[in-house]
Amino acid sequence: MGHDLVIVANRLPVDRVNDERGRSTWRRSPGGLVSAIEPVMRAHDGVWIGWPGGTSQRLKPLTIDGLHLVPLSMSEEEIEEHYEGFSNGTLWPLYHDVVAKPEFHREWWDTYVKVNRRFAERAAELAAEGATVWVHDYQLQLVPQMLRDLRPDLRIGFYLHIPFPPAELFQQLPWRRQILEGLLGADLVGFQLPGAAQNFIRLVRQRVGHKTHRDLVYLPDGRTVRAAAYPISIDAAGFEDLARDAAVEERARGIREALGDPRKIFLGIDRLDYTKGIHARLRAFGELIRDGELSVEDAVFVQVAVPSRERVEHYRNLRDDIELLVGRINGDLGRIGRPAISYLHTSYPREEMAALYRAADVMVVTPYRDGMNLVAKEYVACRVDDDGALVLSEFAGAAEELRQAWLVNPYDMNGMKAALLEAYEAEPKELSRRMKAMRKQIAQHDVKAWADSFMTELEDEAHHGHTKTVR
Ligand code: GDG
Repeated sequence: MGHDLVIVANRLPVDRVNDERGRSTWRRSPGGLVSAIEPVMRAHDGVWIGWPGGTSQRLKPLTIDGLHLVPLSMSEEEIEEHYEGFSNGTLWPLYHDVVAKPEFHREWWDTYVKVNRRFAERAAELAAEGATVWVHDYQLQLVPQMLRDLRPDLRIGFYLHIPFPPAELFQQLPWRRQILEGLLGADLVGFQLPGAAQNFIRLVRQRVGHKTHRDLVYLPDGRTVRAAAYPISIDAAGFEDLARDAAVEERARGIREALGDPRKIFLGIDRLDYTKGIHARLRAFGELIRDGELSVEDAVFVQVAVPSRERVEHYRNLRDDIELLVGRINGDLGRIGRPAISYLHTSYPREEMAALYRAADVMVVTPYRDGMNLVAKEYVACRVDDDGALVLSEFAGAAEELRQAWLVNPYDMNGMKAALLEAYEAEPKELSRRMKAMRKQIAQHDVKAWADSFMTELEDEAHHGHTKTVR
């Protein structure tokens, strides 16, 4: 007796927290992925396997709000070598255009293999005969093949939330072949963008030597693997409802007031990550003030930097760099009660995020490379009055859908300054024309549509693959 659907992701959609009495308990972590997958989980009696954070041992399966969750524990060494090491010190920078230098360590790889095997073994135990297993993201790329070896009866889907790099970069990885073969254990490998799927297909042809045609890989045993793009999205209706909520509207007014009712508010919200381009965008804004193009009486930049991967050295250094820059800009250009940048190193509840999106006139999203970037989509969904401007990096996956944003190259400082200024000065008619088009795109392509299209294709693909083998 097992489950017909198994979700395998590095993290569980819950966090281990302490209640008022200091006893540890579970709290659901908010997030797009859970809300997308929840309906599918309920419909299929699904179970979700993942790490709950921390190093607690021997955690039991639990059910929260009707969702079946199976925690997998990680030792301190596994957190260091699998999560912080190979996942975030090797794969993350390698897959994001080597914005930072990836580190290659054999011990990290060994632990990556070990942890992937544990996830695969647990999934094999929990899946019913012929069940569907959906594996998520770069931390678990070996799971599809490990799972297929254990359970050839399963349908296996894999989805990569981050970019998949061009062959020229992927080539650097000493374990490139193992990763490709790990992914090829799936029936369907999903990416954010068509270009990523093409990178994968090309690598499989060149490095593993399998025959490929368009989005299909033909394996020697007769099985086929499809690699295609499924751009992820958000719960657009949910964000829109939240943005229209009276308390959120009131809070948005409160935020403007607290900032001294400037003419325009610029906003950035990102995990504090070197791929997000936070430093460059703040520098661009600072220069506009220094040049006299903007004044601190008229404009303020609110930057929310959400703490992330704080034990990794690169992330600690980045935080120092950004905070030094913010201090310099505010010290040089601010006035009493009028800092140029209002900087917050914290995370907020969803309601506060929505209020910030509603309060902001110019949303600035300038990653050097980003699989999708949901913050850009959330901003659009919250602009229920069809106003506000989005300045968006060409190198975010979201740029392929949000064509009416002010698209920028985050490496081009002058280009970025010009776009910030144009967005600041744009006429209401122009803003509304652009925002309407973007809102239509997001409303039609929400996260439910994403999950449905992936699941439907996975079911078709696995079926197709089986008949092929029989023939
Ligand atoms: C990876 C890929 C891809 C942020 N701060 C708070 C908060 N958030 C929420 C946002 C948004 C999510 O976190 C961040 O998603 P992003 O897409 O912007 O970026 P990553 O974390 O890097 O996500 C990315 C994504 O996976 C999905 O596939 O788009 O490219 O890198 O939803 O709203 N939420 C709350 N408080 C915060 O302070 N409640």
